[in-house]
This record gives sequence, C-alpha cells and structure tokens, in this order.
Amino acid sequence: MNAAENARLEQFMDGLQRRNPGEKEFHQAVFEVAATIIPYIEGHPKYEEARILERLTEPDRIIIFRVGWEDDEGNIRANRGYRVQHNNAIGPYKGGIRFHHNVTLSVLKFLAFEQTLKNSLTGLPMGGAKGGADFNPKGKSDREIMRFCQAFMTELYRHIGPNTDVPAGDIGVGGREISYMFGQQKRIVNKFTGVLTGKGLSFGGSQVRTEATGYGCVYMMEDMLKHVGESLTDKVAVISGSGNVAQYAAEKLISLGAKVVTLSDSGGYIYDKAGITMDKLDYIKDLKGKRRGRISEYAKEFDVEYFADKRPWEVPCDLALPCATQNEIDEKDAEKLIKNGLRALSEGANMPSTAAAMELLQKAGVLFAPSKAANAGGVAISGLEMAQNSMRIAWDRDELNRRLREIMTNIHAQCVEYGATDEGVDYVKGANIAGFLKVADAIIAYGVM
Ligand code: NDP
Ligand code: 2IT
Repeated sequence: MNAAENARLEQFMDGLQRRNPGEKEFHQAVFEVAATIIPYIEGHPKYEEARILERLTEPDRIIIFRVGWEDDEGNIRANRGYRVQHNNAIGPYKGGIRFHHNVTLSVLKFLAFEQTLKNSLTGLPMGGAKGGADFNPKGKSDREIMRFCQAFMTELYRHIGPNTDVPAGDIGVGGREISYMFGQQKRIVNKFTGVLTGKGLSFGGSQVRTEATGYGCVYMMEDMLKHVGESLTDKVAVISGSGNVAQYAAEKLISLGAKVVTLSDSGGYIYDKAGITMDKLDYIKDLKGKRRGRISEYAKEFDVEYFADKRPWEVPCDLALPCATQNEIDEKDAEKLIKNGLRALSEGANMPSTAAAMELLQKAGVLFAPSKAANAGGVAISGLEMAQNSMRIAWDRDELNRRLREIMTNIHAQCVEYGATDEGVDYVKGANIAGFLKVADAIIAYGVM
C-alpha cells in the first residue's frame, strides 16, 4: 500500500471508529476489507466518488428488542434480541441467528457485514444480515429452548419474510431451534413460506444444507491445494469446534483421504493421534447433536488425550480448519502452526483469525482461505433452499452436492481472478474485491440513497 492509500485507510478507519465506538469486532472485520479495497479503488475512482465504503459499512437498519420468557422453575427471564439488516442491494437480507452468551451488537455487525460480501461471492441473489440473542442455550431444557425460540420469533416475525429477510442457523441455533422458530412464525402469519432456511426435510428444508458449510470449507482447501499441484491425501488436519461446521468438515476430510486428529469445544480439545474415523465421528454427532455433551467424553470413550482450556493449534499438522468462533487463532497460535509446518488453512468459522495472525500466516506462505470464501457453502445451499421453496419443489442430494461443489469452485476462481500476485494467490484480497464489486455496482445503479 502506498502512502496516499495508507492515509485514506487511516482516515476511513478513524471515521468508522468514531461512528461505532467500542465495537472492536466490527472494526476488525471492516479494517480487513478496507485494507484490500482502498488500493483497488485508487484505480477505479467511481467507487470513491460514490462513497461506497462509507455506505457499505453503515447497516441499512438494526432492530433490537427484548425477549421475555419463563424458565422451567417459573422464573421470568429477559434477554436481548437483535437483527442487523446490513445490505439488500443484491437480494433479500440473508444470514444466520446466533444464540450465545457473548453475543453483542459489535459481533452481529461484524457478522452481517461479512455476510453481505460472502453472499455476493456465492453468485446467488442474497443480501447480508445477522441476528441473535445473548441467550445461553447450555444446560437449558428442550422446553426452555422452545419457549425462548417462540418468544424471540414473536417479535422478529414482523421484520422478516421470504422476500424481505430470511434467517438461518449459526452458533447455538441448529435444526431444533429453526423448527421452533419456523413453527411460531407460521402460526402467527398463517402462511407457509420459505422464511427461514435450514428447515427439516419434511417441511421445506434442502438436502445437503446440514453438511454444506463443512463440506464447502474442505472443497475450498482442496481447490487451493490443487491450484499449486498438491492434494489432501494423507495430510494431517487439525480442526477446532465440534458443532455443525466442524463435524462435516471432518467427515469430508476423512472421506477424501486426510487424517483428522483434533476436535474441540469451549472446554478444551481432544487429540486422537490415530485419526478420527467415520465411526468415531458418528459418536461425536450423537454426543454433540443429540446428547449435548462435552468433547472431553470422547477422550474417555476412546482413550485419547484431552487438553482442558486449550486450543488445538499446538498440534503438528499440515492443514488447519478453525470451525468454532471468532478470534480463536491469535498471533501466538499462528507462530506455533507455522513452526510446525502448516501448509493450508481454511476458515470454517467466521473471522477465526485475528488480523495479526492472518498477516503472519500469509507472510509465511500458508495457503489461507478467509471465512467469507471458505464457509460460503452453507449460505449457498440456503440460497438454493430459498429457490426450491419458491418453486415448491425439492432437488435430490446428487443435484445439491453437484451445485455446492460448483459454487465452491467458482468462489475459488473469483479469488484467483482478483487475488493473483507475483507470490501466488492472495485469497483475502481476492475474496474481498470479488465480493465487493457486485454489491458496489448495484449500490451505484440505485443512485443516491
Ligand atoms: P455450533 O453451535 O454447531 O458449534 C459451535 C462450536 O464451536 C461448538 O463446538 C462450541 O463449543 C464451539 N464454540 C462456540 N463458541 C466458542 C467459544 N467462544 N470458544 C470456544 N469454542 C466455542 O455452531 P456452528 O458449527 O454452526 O458454527 C461454528 C462457526 O461456523 C461459527 O463461527 C459460525 O458463525 C460459522 N458458520 C456457520 C455456518 C452454518 O451453516 N452453521 C455457516 C458459516 C459459518 P461449545 O459447545 O462448548 O459451546
Ligand atoms: O455465517 C453464515 O454464513 C451462516 N451462519 C449461514 C447463513 C445462512 O443464511 O445460511
């Protein structure tokens, strides 16, 4: 970046931080994008003249509401619900709902901003949004989850719709929660529409949606390796998380011949040196999906090591797939991964690497797929769930698998097109510019608003 570009970046970030005080995750996500977009804009002044960066970093609207509900003991509880409708320039607002005790406005603003560019990369007509609540689902009974989901939807329903805003799952929101929310929305509006994605297969859900994020994240890694003449076969992979994304990233890696040696949760990680098999993965799906247990139970069941309060990045590996949460790989973790010979990293979680970690990894020549490209498979199949709902048909598994593979290949190609450098492909730059252009051109076409 030259001096003028640097000065513009600083001036832009100063303004953003002044307008959004204290929102450090939002600042972080915008900085990563602005640092690659500003040099691009220098050669394409129409984006600067239309003040696209300023407009694209101001959400269209944010809805904040109280969620009152009653727990099993009859105590009245109050949580805060949100929906950040970030940008609908290229399609209805689209993005997940997160239930986690650390949900804040800053977290949801970063996620909604990222979602806007990610959805653009899929090539499907979807704008960007994110929502959620500071509700902690851990230890809650099924009926408590149901009452919370119904209370949450009793306010949210008035702000969403199949052509307005289509929520889906994210951390703490899976098939069970989507079903409760969909049921409540349907009951209030008395219409059966595709207003949520990630639904059950018997009521409008799509084949392959459950697997799509994890599978897509591995496809992205496969394409990065293929681009430099390498493959996944016999590579050792370290995965964090053990939820939806982690489980299906592991499944696809194993089926493509890699060896997965770790999974984690917020309590710590397991290290299975022999490699997690499909049978052991079935145990994990049952443990985390049905029994809602802790990953430490895997260590007891299969007699492997468990490291409490630690993250798996200290384990020697060729491939790393962070699939838990934001900022789970910091500078020190990146140093360890590089020292141990990491070859490629594909971000299943949203923004799992800190800015400093990302810089170190890229400088060390690690093939680095940023989340907005690497985890776009999930929302891509959500987009296809919307399409199937609109047509009132259901495609089969093979069709959706084929489309997912094609969409990921296309995202890889866009990163190569816009991210090619003398030292190889800069996937961060490529994903940011490619995602930005489509949205920016639509904003310009609409005139001043
Ligand atoms: P799940 O709720 O299914 O699983 C989340 C996993 O991450 C759990 O193992 C959880 O552990 C762990 N985790 C969550 N928060 C923390 C934390 N603060 N510290 C350590 N571990 C944590 O969520 P998903 O698998 O759906 O989502 C994982 C990531 O992937 C998120 O970043 C999400 O935004 C992203 N993503 C998800 C998509 C989807 O389709 N589901 C699509 C694209 C991205 P524990 O059980 O102990 O909380
Ligand atoms: O971060 C994400 O892309 C998701 N949680 C999925 C969003 C969606 O609408 O499927």
